[in-house]
Amino acid sequence: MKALILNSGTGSRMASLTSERPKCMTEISARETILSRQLKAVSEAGITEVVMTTGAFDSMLISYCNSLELPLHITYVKNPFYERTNYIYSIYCAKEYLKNEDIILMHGDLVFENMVFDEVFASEMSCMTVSSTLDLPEKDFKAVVRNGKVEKVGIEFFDDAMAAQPLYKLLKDDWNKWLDAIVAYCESDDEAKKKCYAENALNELNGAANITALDLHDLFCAEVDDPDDLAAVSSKLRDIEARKVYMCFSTDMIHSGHITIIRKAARLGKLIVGVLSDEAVCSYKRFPLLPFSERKAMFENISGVYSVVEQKELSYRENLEKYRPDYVVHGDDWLEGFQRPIRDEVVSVLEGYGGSLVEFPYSSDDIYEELEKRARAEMSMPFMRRARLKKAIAMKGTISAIEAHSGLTGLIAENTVVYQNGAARQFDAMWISSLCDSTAKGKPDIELVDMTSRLRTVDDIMEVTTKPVIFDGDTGGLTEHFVYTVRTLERMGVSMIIIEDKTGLKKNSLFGTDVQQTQASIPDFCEKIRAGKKAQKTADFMICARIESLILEQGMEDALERAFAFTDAGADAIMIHSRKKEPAEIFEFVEEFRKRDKVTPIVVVPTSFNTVTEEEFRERGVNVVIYANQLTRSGFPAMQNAAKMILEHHRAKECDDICMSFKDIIRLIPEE
Ligand code: SPV
Ligand code: MG
Repeated sequence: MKALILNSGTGSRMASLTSERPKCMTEISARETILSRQLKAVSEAGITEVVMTTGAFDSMLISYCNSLELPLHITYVKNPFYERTNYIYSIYCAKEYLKNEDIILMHGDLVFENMVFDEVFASEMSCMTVSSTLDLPEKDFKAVVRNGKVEKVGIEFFDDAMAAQPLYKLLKDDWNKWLDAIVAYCESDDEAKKKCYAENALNELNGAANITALDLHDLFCAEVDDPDDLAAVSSKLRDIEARKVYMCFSTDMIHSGHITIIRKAARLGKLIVGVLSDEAVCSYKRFPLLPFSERKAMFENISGVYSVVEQKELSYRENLEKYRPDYVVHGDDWLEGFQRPIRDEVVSVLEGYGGSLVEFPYSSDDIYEELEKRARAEMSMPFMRRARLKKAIAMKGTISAIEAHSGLTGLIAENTVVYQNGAARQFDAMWISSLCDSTAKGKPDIELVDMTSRLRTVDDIMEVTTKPVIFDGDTGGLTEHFVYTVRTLERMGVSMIIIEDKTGLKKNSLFGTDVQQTQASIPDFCEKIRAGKKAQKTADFMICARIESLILEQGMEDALERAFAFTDAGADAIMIHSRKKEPAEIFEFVEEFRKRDKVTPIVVVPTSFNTVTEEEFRERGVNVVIYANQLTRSGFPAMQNAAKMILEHHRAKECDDICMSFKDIIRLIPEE
């Protein structure tokens, strides 16, 4: 693809502006001339070859082009008869550089906004720019358009005509036809044929050059013929340059696809990049490798980005209302799927103030997929995973965890995402419940499943997931054993162990006082916490003290006394448990605890008080909500039902309806 720019004209109507330099060097803004703007557009599209016809002031023109230092190879062709011929003859002079090439042809006095050039460049067919919304000009070019094709171009056509600008994309075969007609004109004996428009030769082809009319509607594209045109063009460009463009990014890894779309967006105006908040990224895809501040700095340093702001949610509304961009740019991938409601909202907000949405074809990038895979592998490594629970609590304020007791339930905890009104929700962490781990092995929840076996479960889960792990440590066992458990879990990449203040034969808390359970003394339990804290090696690992006072009906005073004693002993978090259906005692505890301690994370397990939403827990100051047993409790009846159906029907057919298809189950686990 070559660009052909016609600069042989004398620009006589420009008065003194062209007495000492060619028209194309006329300044249209403080930073640009007509020519520098054109060459920049050509170069930014990736075109490197330019053929430029020249006439008067040709050496000045050449040194000016060199001074622009653009990565362009420009072939200058001087029309020796520029004073008595027209650009048809200039093209004729340059024909040897133009034959058999795809060409973008423009007159040297044409000024257009970037989107115009991009549309011409992207056209898959030969095209000429026209506008269906502009009035027909008296003296300028008009194109006769029938069935979308340009049949004639000239100033004399008014029927079936549209305002047209001399900016073309011409594919080789179509261009060769026009060029042959130009050559025939210029080699004829008729001198008038060297002085007419090149379009006169085109018109002889009666549409055979196959040029489509590219309707620019209101996009800006105009020739500068006289000082009035110049004033109008300069003022229009000022408006165009003041336009704001908005894009949002969640990524922490920039690749070529991002750079391409940023470049395209920046060509529309001042590009404001909305960087998605850490919290939004967390729920949308995965824990960000880089925190918001670093992702922001990364975008601030990409050329073409005018400013970077935070976008707090997946919804664009807040920022669109605040910055009122003229354009929002996005890949066309959000026409489908969970992002559709976000797009619909963007469209409606833009409609409200007259902004437009620009969608570029989305290209999924193999390199990005590979980087994403590597990021996930990295995130499952012990040092990366362990630290993420603390970070997630700090980032989101309140997080959720669901139980996992096997690789398969780990995958459910890892991959389940729900999209609601354009927002995404997923679990932040996994809870390795003693109840569910024991139940999966058909054993009671009495610390019978030994630590070696429990750690095996943790390892199975960690092998196939990346999310942080909270380990149910029961009573923590003997203090002498507990210190080993802490170190082992820490080494494996577990983020937090929760130990309950019980001693002797532990029974599940949900039995409450129906069974014999003994609470540990405050000093003994503090001693265990202290020993654990001393044993751990990193600052990331957390020991959470679980208080059983409400379960064992020892009263609120006792619960609070223990909570403060345990945090004084070094506990990194407090779990308060209850088996009441009503959340009142949990809320009371949280309220009282928060009066004295605003920072220590509070953990709850709302198995009984299950009507409380995460939003309400958040408002009350709870930081970790654990869904401790729901996968086990829902899986068991489903399996039992299937077993019964087979027995009842003496075959498996009836049971198939409640089963996942065989095709799905074998695809459930991706192979590396
Ligand atoms: C567990 O899930 O094992 C727990 C929470 O410890 S609870 O069952 O409520 O005691
Ligand atoms: Mg337990």
